[in-house]
Amino acid sequence: MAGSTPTHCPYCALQCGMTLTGDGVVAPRDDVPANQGGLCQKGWSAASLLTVPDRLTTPLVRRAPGGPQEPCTWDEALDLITARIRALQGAHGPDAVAVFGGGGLTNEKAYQLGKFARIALRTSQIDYNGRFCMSSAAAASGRAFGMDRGLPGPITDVAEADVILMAGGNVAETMPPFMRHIARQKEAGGALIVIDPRRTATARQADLHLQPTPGTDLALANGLLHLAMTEGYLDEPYIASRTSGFAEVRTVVNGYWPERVERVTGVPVAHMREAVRMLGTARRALVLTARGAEQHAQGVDTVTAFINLALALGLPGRPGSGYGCITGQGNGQGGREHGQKADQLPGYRRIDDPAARTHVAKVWGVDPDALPGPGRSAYELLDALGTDGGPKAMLLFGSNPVVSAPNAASVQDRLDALDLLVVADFVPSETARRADVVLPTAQWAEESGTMTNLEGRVLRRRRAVPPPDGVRTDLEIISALANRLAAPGDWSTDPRAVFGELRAASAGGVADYSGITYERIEAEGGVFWPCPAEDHPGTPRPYLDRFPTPDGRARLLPVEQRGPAEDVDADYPLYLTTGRVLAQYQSGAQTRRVRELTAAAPEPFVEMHPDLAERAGIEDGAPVRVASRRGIAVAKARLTDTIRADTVFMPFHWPGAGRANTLTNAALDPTSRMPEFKVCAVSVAPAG
Ligand SMILES: Nc1nc2c(c(=O)[nH]1)N[C@H]1C(S)=C(S)[C@@H](COP(=O)(O)OP(=O)(O)OC[C@H]3O[C@@H](n4cnc5c(=O)[nH]c(N)nc54)[C@H](O)[C@@H]3O)O[C@H]1N2
Ligand SMILES: Nc1nc2c(c(=O)[nH]1)N[C@H]1C(S)=C(S)[C@@H](COP(=O)(O)OP(=O)(O)OC[C@H]3O[C@@H](n4cnc5c(=O)[nH]c(N)nc54)[C@H](O)[C@@H]3O)O[C@H]1N2
Ligand code: SF4
Ligand SMILES: [Mo]
Repeated sequence: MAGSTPTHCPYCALQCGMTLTGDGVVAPRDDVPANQGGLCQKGWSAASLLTVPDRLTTPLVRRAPGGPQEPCTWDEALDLITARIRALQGAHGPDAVAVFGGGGLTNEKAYQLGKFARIALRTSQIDYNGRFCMSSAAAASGRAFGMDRGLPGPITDVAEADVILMAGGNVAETMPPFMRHIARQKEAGGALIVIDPRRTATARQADLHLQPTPGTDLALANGLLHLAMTEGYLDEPYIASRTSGFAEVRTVVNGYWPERVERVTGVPVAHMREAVRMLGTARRALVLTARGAEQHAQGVDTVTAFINLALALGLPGRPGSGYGCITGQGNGQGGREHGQKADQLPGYRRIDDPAARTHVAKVWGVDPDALPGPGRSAYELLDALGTDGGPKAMLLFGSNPVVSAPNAASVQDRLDALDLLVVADFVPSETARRADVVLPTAQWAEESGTMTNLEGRVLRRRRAVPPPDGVRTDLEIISALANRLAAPGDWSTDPRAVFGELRAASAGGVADYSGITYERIEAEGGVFWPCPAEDHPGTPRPYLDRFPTPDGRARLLPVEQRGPAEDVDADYPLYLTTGRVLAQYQSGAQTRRVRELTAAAPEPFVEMHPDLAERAGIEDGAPVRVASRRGIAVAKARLTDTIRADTVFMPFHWPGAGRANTLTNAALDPTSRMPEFKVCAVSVAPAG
């Protein structure tokens, strides 16, 4: 057997531990708390990613508009990119060039990409796909707790909760080994409540399933708090000593009496009462949100409503209790801390904060005044490409927006309107195929770096195999471009050196990594941020004694249900919601290339209730035409009585005719700028 390397899965935020051998065999690790010897089907088949048949191994360039992508040398590709950037910025200013990153990038890459945008390109126009992921929970946590870090403690604490309320998360499919922690919690007598418009694999394991209309979670959470008030479950001493703002919340929540909330959400009053009884009598309860509750044009306020509920019940501040967001991408947590967000500098600092600018500029060796200000959020950035006053070029690392962005047909047009699209990827994704220059990169097991998982634990991803000839790492690409652009600062290609700089840049920030070293991660099985000094133990449970707000208290904020940005009407009488299936990951760029995964989940589908199908004349397995104000998608019907009859569901992993994002609404949350992936109005009819 070739040498085996302990590392972590290339996919989701659980970052399951695995070992990988040189001959491509994966085995789960039992020394990693997140998975304790478990893996899902994607993890088990992860080594296949290293040998996909259409792996990119040479740069490609489109020499004439509309012409083919042709192989070229690295020098030709990098020289061409540099010359075009110079010309476009010379003609239109620094913001003519944009950067789009991803939450799958290691901390080192995310950091270096943000720095590259600000001091090599001097552009404000950088954002990333995490905006489409946890940005609503991040914003809500930041304003309530003064900090945004996935779970409030180690994942093993989950087993200690008497009750778990999971709003809009289907972890049985999206993070299967997570269910081990819930199984342990149930063995200890705990209970699970799931809020989901579908009776999912996760909901089937719940003691109580609340099945609301998509887009009504805020009303539901306010309704639960109303009942907690009227039935005497508030933790008054906790509210008085550890929070502020409850009086205003009480006034608003008074208006969410149970019968009204039942009308808005479709959840029977008896179910709400049962949920509140379970939560109110628990000593430790965890209120968790995931994308189902968050990906809405009122996602921030919805998460706030759940946080209000957790605070009013006195939950945060004990192990196995409190509020948490289930983060998504492999480095969904770290990817949002180091500066690839439009409004951010490393250490989770704000780019419009003068002290933050001074600190980071010093680490980078530049004048603070030379740093650009905040740029456009992900969808706004994509929507501005190639327009008057919008960017003319974009460099993209780690995302496939042709499949994953909302209102995707329009986004595809915007990408095509660019003078220059550069995509770094290891497979020819749907977005890479539209690029003027494609740069072939190394992937997870071919390079090293750090990832921050859903617990806020910083982990090491280790190189297990050499990259194929001809490919470069993202750090090598960024460094080569920065040097060609004569950028100030250091552009190391060594992840450890970049991590050293990241530590310094994050020092004193909210997400302080300055005490974390590769050696400590190795020795301690990961380190939880904040960790401000090498002799600091790290912070597994940040909210035990106080909250990191100026006054140490958590803030409750009154929030009101506004309803979906696009409600149903006579032309579009149904709600569409979207999400995931176990065997496919995100835009599918990776998992659609793995044979066993494609065998398990070969194609898109439209999940609908048999009563609805009968009314619409649709048979199980027959093609359905789903129409919204943005476009039309066609996929096979999958009839099941586990979904509400007013709602249809599509997974978003596929391009082409069955692309769910042809239909979705790009209405944005005013604070997080999260698009409304989880609800829009559609009609259905038999296709053809
Ligand atoms: N297999 C697989 N696993 C993954 C991923 C993947 O693509 N595939 N992606 C990873 C990433 S990046 C992420 S972000 C996570 C996402 O993890 P999850 O949030 O668990 O995944 P989703 O399927 O997007 O949404 C969860 C549930 O929300 C429900 N939902 C839809 N609308 C609403 C609503 O209005 N209210 C409520 N309460 N629920 C609603 C859906 O029915 C769905 O079952 O998964 C990670 N893990
Ligand atoms: N309708 C609908 N749409 C959604 C969602 C939904 O629930 N419904 N969820 C949203 C969410 S939560 C997310 S996170 C997004 C994700 O959607 P995308 O941003 O499209 O995510 P991926 O499919 O993971 O794309 C990652 C791409 O980068 C490549 N890649 C992976 N790692 C690296 C790396 O280290 N370097 C480089 N250079 N490339 C790399 C992969 O091969 C792939 O092509 O989708 C969003 N879109
Ligand atoms: S749950 Fe996530 S991290 Fe674990 S094996 Fe599956 S995809 Fe990988
Ligand atoms: Mo995500």
